[in-house]
Amino acid sequence: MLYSIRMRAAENGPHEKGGRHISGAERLVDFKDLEATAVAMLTRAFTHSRGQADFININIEYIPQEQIIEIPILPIYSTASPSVVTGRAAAVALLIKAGVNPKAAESGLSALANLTDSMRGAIIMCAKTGNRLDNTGNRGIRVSRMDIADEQYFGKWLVKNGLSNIHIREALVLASKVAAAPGIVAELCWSDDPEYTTGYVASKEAYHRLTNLKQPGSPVGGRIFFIAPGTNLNDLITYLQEQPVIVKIPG
Ligand code: WAQ
Ligand code: MG
Repeated sequence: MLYSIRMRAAENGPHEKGGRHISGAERLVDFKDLEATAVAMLTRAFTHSRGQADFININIEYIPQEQIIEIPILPIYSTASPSVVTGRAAAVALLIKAGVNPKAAESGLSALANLTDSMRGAIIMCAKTGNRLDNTGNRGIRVSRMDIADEQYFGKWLVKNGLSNIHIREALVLASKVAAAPGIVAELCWSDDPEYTTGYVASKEAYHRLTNLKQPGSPVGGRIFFIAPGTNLNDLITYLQEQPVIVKIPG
């Protein structure tokens, strides 16, 4: 009996009334874990380094088992860069390697780098032209209804790989769901948490972590999903927001 539980928190009122996005989270959990998950989400919203939330929305929905699909987790790679300039150059190179047109890769990078504050969701961009394709303004498209198959095993697996923080856990699940979508070419991401400067480029094949994608202290982060020309945008958005997905570690 799995339930989708989603949280979004904002400062100076709800997002839809102009509030500033502070934090969000999405999980698929057993009924018995709902209460603890909701409490953890509340704590996270109220103690976030981005600011003092005064609006929190927690949404809980039953998910019928037959709606859930399973997808594999992306393999993880890491590259350390000495500075933001080299980190971002490495990101552009990986985007191009994944099939994003060089001009579009640069457009995506500038779109994130030039945000004045974080969005709640992601920008969808054409991998060929670099044009933004979604029309959600500064809200963005929020990927939801996903989780890891076996949380305890996932935790141990991450520790074994020297990678155990909540940013990585959540980003790997999100990037794996996104990469499995038809039409996705690549994703570029860095966190909006001021202290967290590592980001990643994901493709269909890999989750590639990159250090120094932004300056420490910056509260501006975001995500760009690059998609192939001709991708059905409505189907993609429905998948990202609504398709329940469980991410499995092979083996
Ligand atoms: N769907 C779409 N976009 C999202 C979602 C979501 N569920 N969650 C966050 N975003 C967007 C939104 O614009 C945020 O401002 C931005 O991404 C950053 O979110 O391997 O922590 O949760 O060391 O701050 C990546 C590297 C960490 C992890 C990413 O993102 C690693 C991170 P955050
Ligand atoms: Mg954040």
